Amino acid sequence: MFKRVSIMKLLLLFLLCVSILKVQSQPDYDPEDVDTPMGEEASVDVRGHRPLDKSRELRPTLRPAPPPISGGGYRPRPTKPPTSGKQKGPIVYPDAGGCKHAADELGVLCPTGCELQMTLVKQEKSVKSTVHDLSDKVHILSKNSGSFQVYVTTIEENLVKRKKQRGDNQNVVSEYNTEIEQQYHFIKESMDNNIPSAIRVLRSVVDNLHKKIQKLEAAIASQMDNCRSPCTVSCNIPVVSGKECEDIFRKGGETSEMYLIQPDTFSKPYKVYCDMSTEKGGWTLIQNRQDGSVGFGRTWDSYKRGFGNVAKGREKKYCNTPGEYWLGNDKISQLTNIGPTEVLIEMEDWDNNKVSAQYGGFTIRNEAHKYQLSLSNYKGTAGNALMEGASQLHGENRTMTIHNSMYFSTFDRDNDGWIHADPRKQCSKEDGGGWWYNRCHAANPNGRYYWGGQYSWDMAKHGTDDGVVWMNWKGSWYSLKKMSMKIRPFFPQ
Ligand SMILES: [Ca+2]
Repeated sequence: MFKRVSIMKLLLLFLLCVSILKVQSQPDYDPEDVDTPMGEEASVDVRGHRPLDKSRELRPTLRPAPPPISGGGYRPRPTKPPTSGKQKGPIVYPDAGGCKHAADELGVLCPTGCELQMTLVKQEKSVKSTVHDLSDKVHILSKNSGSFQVYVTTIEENLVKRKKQRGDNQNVVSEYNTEIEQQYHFIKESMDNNIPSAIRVLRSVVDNLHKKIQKLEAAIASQMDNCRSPCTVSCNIPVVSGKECEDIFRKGGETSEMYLIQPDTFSKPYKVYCDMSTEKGGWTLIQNRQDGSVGFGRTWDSYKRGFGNVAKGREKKYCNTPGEYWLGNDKISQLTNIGPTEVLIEMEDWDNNKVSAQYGGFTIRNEAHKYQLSLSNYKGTAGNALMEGASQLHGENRTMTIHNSMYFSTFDRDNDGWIHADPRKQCSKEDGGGWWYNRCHAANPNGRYYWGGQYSWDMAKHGTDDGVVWMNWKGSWYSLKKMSMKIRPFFPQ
């Protein structure tokens, strides 16, 4: 038994010796490291100690190689004829139980058992620590690979989301594209069809306007020709004249037409229309409205001197039809100051209904007294607007519309009863004419001429009742067709 055990031990020893020699005699490491004594670096394998010089070297990276080339290549080697000459003799191996090789090329003596043990123990330590290190690294690697997997999953999810979003965006873009195409077609159609027709319409409008302008130009040219010779009244003025129309009537002038009057010897004679038929005649026309042919929104100076057309001829070259005019405040003042004077105010609506207001006393003071108005003794059918104010109003509102005793006002001379800090707030500016405005009127004979009668605030220039108004008969929003004022020296009948 003992012999068998010792033989077994020897066998085992030999096998160990062979394996260690194999480990030590691997020839493919760096030659520089060959000189390193075994003892000093004993705990580290020669191949494991290769510190990296970070200042001079790049950190190694893996470079995946393509798979080895396959196919083709060499043909099989031709069989060589056996070479003649020296032949090595057979190697003689030592005895099975010995530790020395018979041949020198087989190396050195085997280590002793103790050396083997020590080496084994040392190797085990280093292997253990290496295995430990490796297991740590494997652990870290597995952890890292886990987080890496999570990261990859996240990236994949994001990629899916992005893909979806990209799809959505493409849908939106294609929708917009469709819409833009539709718009483009619409605009193109409009450009091709609508605009040319609109241009044609506009061109015809322009042509019409051009024709109208040409007509107007022709009309203006003919008027200019007419006016080259001085504009004179072509009708004859009757020989008979007087201080005023009643004087002329009494001298025999009994037809209603234009006459020359001269109130006193210091003033020049002037033309006036005399009404010799109404209420026994003898009336001097001081104001007339009938067709809107003359504008009454005029200055103080214009009202002072008078404006408009006294009369026009119709037959026998006599000016027997009055025009629209204002005789002039200076003349009216002079005429009414010769002696007691009465005034007849006649009016007509657009249905040819007529009413009148007559005042037995009518005096206008001179310019120094702002042509102040005074009236008395009303009689008539129109309503006493000038002395009592508008019949539709009551109390203070009514008294504010009384005209008697008011000064004369024009848009450039404010003498009205409306005391206001704002200079634009003036009766004459708002109500269209020169008149004895209070705040502001019950009657507005010199207002704007409205065709047809009824008008409204949105037709008025300032939203006020600026028509030819006699409130007590037709209210504020009816502009009369005809309005006239005639004076005559008062005399008992
Ligand atoms: Ca005022």
